[in-house]
Amino acid sequence: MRIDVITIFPEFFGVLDVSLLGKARESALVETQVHDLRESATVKADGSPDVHRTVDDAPFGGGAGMVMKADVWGKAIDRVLMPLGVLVIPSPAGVPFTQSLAAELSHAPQLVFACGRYEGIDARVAEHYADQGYRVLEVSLGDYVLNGGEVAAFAIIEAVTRLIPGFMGNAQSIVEESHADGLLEYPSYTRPASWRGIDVPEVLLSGHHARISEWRRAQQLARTRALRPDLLPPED
Ligand code: 6GU
Repeated sequence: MRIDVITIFPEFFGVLDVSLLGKARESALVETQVHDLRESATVKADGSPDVHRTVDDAPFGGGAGMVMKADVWGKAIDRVLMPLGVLVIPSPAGVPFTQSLAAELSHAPQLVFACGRYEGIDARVAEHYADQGYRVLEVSLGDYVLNGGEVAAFAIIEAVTRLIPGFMGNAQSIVEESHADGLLEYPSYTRPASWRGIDVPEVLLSGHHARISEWRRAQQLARTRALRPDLLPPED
């Protein structure tokens, strides 16, 4: 998979070099390239040089904050977006990012992340690339507001790349983890069997695999009912 990130904070993505994602890049499963949006802001819309490399302007219709310029974003995206690439625009006004969306995106040949400030990118950018036949996704991490799309883009990159076949050491741990089956994960324990007066549940020491599976399923349901009832199918 090829991943391109366009941002006014390219230094932020130094974090891509560490951890498992760094290993995936070394093994060439994932190739990431980070681009400074301001390199597409050296010429104004009228063709004259922009020494200030302006990326935003006041919103038409008035209101607080600034909006990122369509001409600057269009240039930056045109430089990197490939024919089968998916344009991902992190935004608190987007569709919720979920495990199933992550799984879908793990099959894309290219993801291009357009990281804007939270007031947003001129809406014609998403419209234009959708009109051109590209898959364009405005994606939100949840119902709260971040200053910009960078943290969200990194979260999405991590969730997507770990699903690429060959990325994780243990494929079974992906099958069993939280959200893979729509429920929260069961609690896990390791040695010692007793710690600060708290004992590991007896059944896990029994070696009885059927009873262990049953217990884990019951824990998943209890935990989901207590913490995330919205994930359960409606009761009738
Ligand atoms: Cl994707 N972007 C921003 N700016 N804020 C968010 C978000 C994204 N998801 C939740 N809050």
